[in-house]
Amino acid sequence: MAHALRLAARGMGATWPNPSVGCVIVKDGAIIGRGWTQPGGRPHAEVRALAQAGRGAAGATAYVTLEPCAHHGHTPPCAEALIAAGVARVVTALTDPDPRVSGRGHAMLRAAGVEVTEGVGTAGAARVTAGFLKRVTRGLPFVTLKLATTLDGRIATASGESRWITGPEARAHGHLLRLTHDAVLVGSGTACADDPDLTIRAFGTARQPLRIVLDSRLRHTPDSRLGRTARDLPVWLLHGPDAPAAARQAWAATGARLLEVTTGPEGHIDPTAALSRLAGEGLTRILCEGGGTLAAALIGAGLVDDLALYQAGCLIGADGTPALARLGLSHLADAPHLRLRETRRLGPDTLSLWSI
Ligand code: AOF
Ligand code: ZN
Repeated sequence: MAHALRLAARGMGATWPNPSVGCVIVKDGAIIGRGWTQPGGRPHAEVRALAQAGRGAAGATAYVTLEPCAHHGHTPPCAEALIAAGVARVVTALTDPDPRVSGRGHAMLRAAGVEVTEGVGTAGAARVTAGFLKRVTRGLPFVTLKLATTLDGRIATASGESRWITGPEARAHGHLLRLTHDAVLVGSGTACADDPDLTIRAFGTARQPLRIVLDSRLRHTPDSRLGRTARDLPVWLLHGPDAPAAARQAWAATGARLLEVTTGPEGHIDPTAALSRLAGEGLTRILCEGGGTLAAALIGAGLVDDLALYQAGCLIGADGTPALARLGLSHLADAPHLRLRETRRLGPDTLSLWSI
């Protein structure tokens, strides 16, 4: 199962709206088939592993990170494929919460005489599958907030200089983080100030995350890097009802996709409405790369799951821009308290990974 989980991790960021699942088929102590969910969500992991195992699958054990599916989609259910191949035993980590499956996959296997063991490696699978689980059970995507700050939590000097606070190793790692998410999200302030292109320019990857800007009044202009590249790599703009018609038209002409969402009393996009809209579109894992206003809004609304904090050994002081805008807290007890999962040195900088 540990190996199946590593296979599943390979598909993270590439399989939405589907989960990335891993499958290992073992017979007589040897691995005879391995598979993981392919880009776009199909073929499913079991189909790939079974194809590799061939006739050897008869009498074998399949380890799958998620309950095999039981529904007829574009292809017949994986539970049926495992049965047809003569697999003797199936070990799974999680029950699939998708209402088309939810227990039916396990039941189908048992009804056909396959021995089923559930609940193996559940904690690891819950992390790899977190985006899909959250989308299906809560209608929201899993959100990782990425912050690259000085030691005193600043992201720019008083004059707005921000390139670069962290070194090349940390920035390369940040690109790796993009690769494991379906989409990269920024607020309009960051889009306007940095003119980012939000692509992955490392690791020779062909796959790129979707690029999303939360921009209530469509302040970011289509002559930006995002606008100029929207034909080749998807850009989605989430805007409010008050976004000017001219800006909508100009953006639509670039090939970007416009999604109107509700705004709050001050005209800001309601972060919960925005993220549930994105989950509704099938997104499971979103990486928020700032700025401080969006980060604070997401934290304040309880929408952030993970924090990836890159810190450089540099001090800017209180006249610099803080990584997080106001949270409006008076009491420590109300402050979000995060749990440290991992720390790492990246060249001169550190990375710490936290769960909220
Ligand atoms: C599996 N193995 O590798 C994955 C599964 O739209 P479809 O037909 O591809 O079905 C998507 C659903 O299948 C998805 O919502 C989830 O329940 C399950 N995903 N199941 O047996 C896989 N990716
Ligand atoms: Zn399947």
